[in-house]
Amino acid sequence: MSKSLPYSMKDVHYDNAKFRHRSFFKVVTQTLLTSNMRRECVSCSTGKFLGLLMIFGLACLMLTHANKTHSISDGLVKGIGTNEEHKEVTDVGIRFKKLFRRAPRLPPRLSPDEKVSHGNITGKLNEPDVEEKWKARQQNVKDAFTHAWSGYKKFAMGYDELMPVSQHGVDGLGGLGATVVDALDTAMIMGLDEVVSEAGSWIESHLLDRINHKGQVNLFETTIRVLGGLLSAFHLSGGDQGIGFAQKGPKPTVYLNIAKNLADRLLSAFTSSPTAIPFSDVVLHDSSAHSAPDGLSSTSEVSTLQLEFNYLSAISGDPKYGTKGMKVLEHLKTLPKVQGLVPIYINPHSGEFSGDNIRLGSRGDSYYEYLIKVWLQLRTTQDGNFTYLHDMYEEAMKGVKHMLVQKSVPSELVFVGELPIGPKGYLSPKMDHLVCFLPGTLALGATKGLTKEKAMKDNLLTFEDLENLKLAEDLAKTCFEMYSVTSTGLAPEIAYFHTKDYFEDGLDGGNKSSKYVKDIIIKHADRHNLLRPETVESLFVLYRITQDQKYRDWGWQIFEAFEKYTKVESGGYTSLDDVTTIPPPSRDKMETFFLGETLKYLYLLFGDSSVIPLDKFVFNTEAHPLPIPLERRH
Ligand code: DMJ
Repeated sequence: MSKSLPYSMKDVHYDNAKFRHRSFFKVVTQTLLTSNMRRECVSCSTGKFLGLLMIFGLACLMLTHANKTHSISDGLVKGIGTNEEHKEVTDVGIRFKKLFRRAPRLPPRLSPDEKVSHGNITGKLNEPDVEEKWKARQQNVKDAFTHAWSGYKKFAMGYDELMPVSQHGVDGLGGLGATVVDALDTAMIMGLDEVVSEAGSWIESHLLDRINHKGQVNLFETTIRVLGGLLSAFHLSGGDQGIGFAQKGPKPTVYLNIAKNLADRLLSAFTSSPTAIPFSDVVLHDSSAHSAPDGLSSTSEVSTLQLEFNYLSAISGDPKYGTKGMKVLEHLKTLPKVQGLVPIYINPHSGEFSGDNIRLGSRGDSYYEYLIKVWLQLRTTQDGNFTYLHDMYEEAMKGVKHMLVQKSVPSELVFVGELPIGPKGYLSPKMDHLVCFLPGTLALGATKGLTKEKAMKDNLLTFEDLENLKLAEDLAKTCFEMYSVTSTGLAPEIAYFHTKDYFEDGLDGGNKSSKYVKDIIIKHADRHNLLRPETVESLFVLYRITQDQKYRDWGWQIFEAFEKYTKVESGGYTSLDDVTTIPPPSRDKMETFFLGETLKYLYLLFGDSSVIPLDKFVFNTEAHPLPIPLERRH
């Protein structure tokens, strides 16, 4: 397979008019007005002076050359294509007036497409029947959560996960009752007091004992699901002057004390390692730690602990958690990368990356997610300079666009491929469902949680931000089509994309009426669905940011498919073995993230956008909201 065409600016049909026909002068002024340089420059008077000097110099240069030739900027100016371009304008006064005319702002102009779908939302959103429709749909999600919880409570209370078909519990995550903790804050947000009370009492009576006596757990899974769930419950139950979502259940300090005990044990993964990179596993009862059998840790796992550890430090007043977590990111900053992209394994013994495999799917995904989220969490704290995280994120997203993004054949779905043997090898057109976190992360990184409308009105978006937002929207569509292309309307775990270099016949998703049935290839081994959240997570973030109605509609379509094919009558929802067959064979497992993430994001997607606003909360990778900005609480 040959190297891919990059997802360059040429490939993108920007929906925002300002990116078309920009003159050289506009490019320069706009860059000055929107780049980091602008932020730094305007803060000092020397900067201001140099900026003005540069503009003045450029103006003079353009004037001197204008009458002679178009040579230098010909390439950039070409394409403007107006008659003006060929006019010989000699009036110096007019030229100066033009040059010093207010530089083009980033106008909140919407494409015809956006206007149409916006119209649906801004024009008619407040119409009572539309509001009622979404309220009713939100209630459907709440009912689904209650059904999932009732199955778990009946057959698996205290186990990590429910096997809904065989009606058993199973401890796949070390035996800390992971579903209870993962589900708790969703119940709080949904106002399900009875569930909050049941889950809260179980945590108060059993969790500390489990933590003290259980054996091996994975550092990452335990941090994002159990520690993250406890921290979120702490805040949502009123701790740290948090919002009192929960009227029932234990006091916030109960969650905090258990969280500290757990984190103290998890810290052994850091303290046992000879480098800043923690080991992958911890034995809880004796607080010992060790690396995985091959000696390696996943890159995403070691870089997806910091939101939780930082927040715990803030609310406990003990900096040790945050310090250990941030050492990992500080270390990762120093390692060589490929245009900001990193291999999916890292060796805790040497502190170096291992192998060449680069992808944004499993073992790579949340490295990129936490770069921007930890920056959002810490950017206003006085305790250090965290711009390096934003720089790493921006560079990585450029790398994604240059090296991993391609379009499928024949219908041009934008997807993110993989580099299994590194940057010099081929691009595999394989995309894990896990990669569908990326549209949400890109959108969040662009507007920092504000609506696109507000961010544009306040002139806060750089060219990069708008490009990332556009990519986010393209990828969200692809992720949605990964669902709609199958017979069940549910996405496979992994999809391949038909490209000019790759095609396999007879492996479509089964929905022959989908426009993309030839673009998306689903191999036999990849046809399962684990009730994963990434696509609905991105739809939620994109809906909040763009206010585009279509993201809600897509979310509803996905929810209906979950209802139709994964609901188990006696209680709970099941993973599936094959989404291309009807009826789909079940896999008999309800993953904890179905309650912790999938249903939470769907509920928030259909609800009032002022609940858990994205500029005041950051969701950890398991959908547990933590308040931002982070302030030292003690
Ligand atoms: C969750 O545990 C988290 O979202 C993690 O980052 C990736 N995998 C699952 C959900 O698919």
